[in-house]
Amino acid sequence: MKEITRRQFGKVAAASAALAGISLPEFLPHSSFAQQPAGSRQFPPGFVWGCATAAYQIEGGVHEGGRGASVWDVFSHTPGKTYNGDTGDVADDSYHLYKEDVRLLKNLGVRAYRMSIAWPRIFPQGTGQPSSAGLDYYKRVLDELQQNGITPYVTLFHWDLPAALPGGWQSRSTALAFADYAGYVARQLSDRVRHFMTTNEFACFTDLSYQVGQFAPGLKLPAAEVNQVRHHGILAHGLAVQAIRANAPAAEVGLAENARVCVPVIEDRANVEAARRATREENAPFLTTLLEGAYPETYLQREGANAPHVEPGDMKAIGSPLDFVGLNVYTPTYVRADGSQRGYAIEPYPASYPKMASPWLYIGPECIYWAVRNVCEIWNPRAVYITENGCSSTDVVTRAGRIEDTDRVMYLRNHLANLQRAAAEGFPVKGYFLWSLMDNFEWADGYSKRFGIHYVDYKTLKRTPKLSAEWYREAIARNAVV
Ligand code: GCO
Repeated sequence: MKEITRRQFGKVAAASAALAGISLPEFLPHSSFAQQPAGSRQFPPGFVWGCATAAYQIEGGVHEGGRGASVWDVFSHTPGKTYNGDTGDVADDSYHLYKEDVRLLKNLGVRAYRMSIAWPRIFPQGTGQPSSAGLDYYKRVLDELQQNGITPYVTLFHWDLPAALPGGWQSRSTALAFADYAGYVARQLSDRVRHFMTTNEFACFTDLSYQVGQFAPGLKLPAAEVNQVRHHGILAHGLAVQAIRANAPAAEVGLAENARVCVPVIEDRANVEAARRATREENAPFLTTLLEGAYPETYLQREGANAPHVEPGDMKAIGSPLDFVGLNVYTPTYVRADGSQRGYAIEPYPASYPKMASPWLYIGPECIYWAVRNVCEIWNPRAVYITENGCSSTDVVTRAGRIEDTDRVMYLRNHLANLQRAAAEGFPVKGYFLWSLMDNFEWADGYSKRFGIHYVDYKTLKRTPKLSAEWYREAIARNAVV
């Protein structure tokens, strides 16, 4: 199971014919921040610094407040599905310790927190009768954030699909149920939340979950069915955008997507152009489709009879305009111009390529710059946030009780330097959410991989700031790369 890397399955499109007749806009600087002095390490004024988490990964309390089961409860309790049989039953127990977690945020000086709402806490059966206890829990968390001057950025779906929904994402009705849930939450929380993200990382809850079987519900379906699952995922996103707008007209709406980040091997015109083409092509069934409101022709041709069945109105919903695009950025895909009809080739990683503690986490800090630049040059979104960036490290607690994660500091510093480049060049990058506030349940890897800047002792649930937390606090205080 562990040989299967996330990066490979984030690979959303395979080899294909060249894009016919696509003209890519030339880059234009977006703001006067581009005028700042050369060599500055500052971020633009008002840049949003935050941390990110997700409900199933931190909350625990799986039976509290009438919460229904999610597919991740079922999956993690199935022998052999997660490392060591780990589950999210307790996780960081943020369900009970959320005030302490808000204190951690406050101590860092972050002004924003990306958190997710567990659908089965709000609708235990996925649809039907909402649970007021579930909603009240999130109201308490949001009030605590507000009292501490921290703005919530709320993800509505971070993979904890209610287990009671028949057929899961194989069923079109799940997309409709998601829109109902999104509209309900937006209406109930519009006084407390101004920024919503619909879904987190399509490839993980479609391909990895229904094709590879590595994530819940752990199925291995044929291509046509996987494409239909993907379609239901992006349809759910689009319908949810409409539902949020109808119920919370003042809210800003976006999503959090782990688009494949195509980095030119050499920064010259031909390779830069190749990376841009590759970005559009490699993200065909997800980001490309929802930002263009249509499946790319190359994708439809490639999939042929396996292409998704689309109903009237679907593409209009899927292409609903967004206020921002959130990008979860971890690892690069190196691309070069190869003179082929498609216009690019993907470079393999040599065996010596450096990685962090997760086997898929190849280190390439410039990928954060290219993530922003490619997306802005191709689709010109109003705003971009880095909704996740961070890394796993083999943290150890010293005898003095310190966690000196210099490798994480190295990873973060280099990514921020590249993000600062994107901001300085005028791309509309508005904020950065570090993954993660604290160590947590890392899906199929259970508790074996630590991504936090706070160390969690899973026996006592004690949180301890790592060196990286001290470093992040300094970066935030100076609004700069440090
Ligand atoms: C994802 C999720 C997070 C992960 C993080 C590290 O990208 O998989 O959004 O839940 O924990 O990315 O793998």
